[in-house]
Amino acid sequence: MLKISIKKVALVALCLSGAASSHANLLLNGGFETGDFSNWTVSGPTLPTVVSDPHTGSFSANFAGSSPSLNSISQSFFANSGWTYDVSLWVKNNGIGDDRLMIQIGGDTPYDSFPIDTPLESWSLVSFLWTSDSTGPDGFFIRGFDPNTFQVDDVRIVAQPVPEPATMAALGLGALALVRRRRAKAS
Ligand SMILES: [Ca+2]
Repeated sequence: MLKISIKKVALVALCLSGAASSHANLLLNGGFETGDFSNWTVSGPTLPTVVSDPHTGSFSANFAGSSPSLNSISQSFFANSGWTYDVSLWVKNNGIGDDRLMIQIGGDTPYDSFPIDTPLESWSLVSFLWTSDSTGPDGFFIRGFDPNTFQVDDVRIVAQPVPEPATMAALGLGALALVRRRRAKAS
C-alpha cells in the first residue's frame, strides 16, 4: 500500500509539473530582467533601450525617437500548429498622448496597431489571442508607431489551457491504469 501511495504522489507531482510547463512563456527575457535585450533582436534608427522603470521586476523596454515605425524589438519562438496562445504585454504611456504600438506575430500576419490611450505615465495591459498555423519558428515583433513614446514590460506568449484537460485526462487515466494493475497484481 505504501508503494502505491508514493506512486500516486509522484503522478500528482508529474501532473502539476505538466500543467505548469504548459503555462510557460514562449518568449525569453520577456520582462527584460537581464537588464538588457538578451534573447531579443533590436533594430531601427533609434534603438529601443532597457530602462529601470518597470511594470514588474527592475527593468522595462523603452521606445522613443524618430522614425518610430522602423524601431523594433523581436524574437523568434516555437508554437504548436493549431494551438491558441494568449499574447500579452504591459504598456506605459509616456511623454505625449495618443501613442500606438504595432505587433506582428507569426511571420506573414500583418501588423496590428494598438492604441495606447491610457493616462500618461500609467501602465495598461494589451492582450489578444493568436492561433498558430505552423510549427515554428515564428516571429514576434513590437514596433513603434508615430508618435512613439512608450515602454513595454512582461511580454508573454502562453499556450491557452485548451490542450491541458486532454493531457491531464491522459495522465489521470494512466495513473488509474497503474493503480489498477498494481491492485490486480496484489490480489
Ligand atoms: Ca520587467
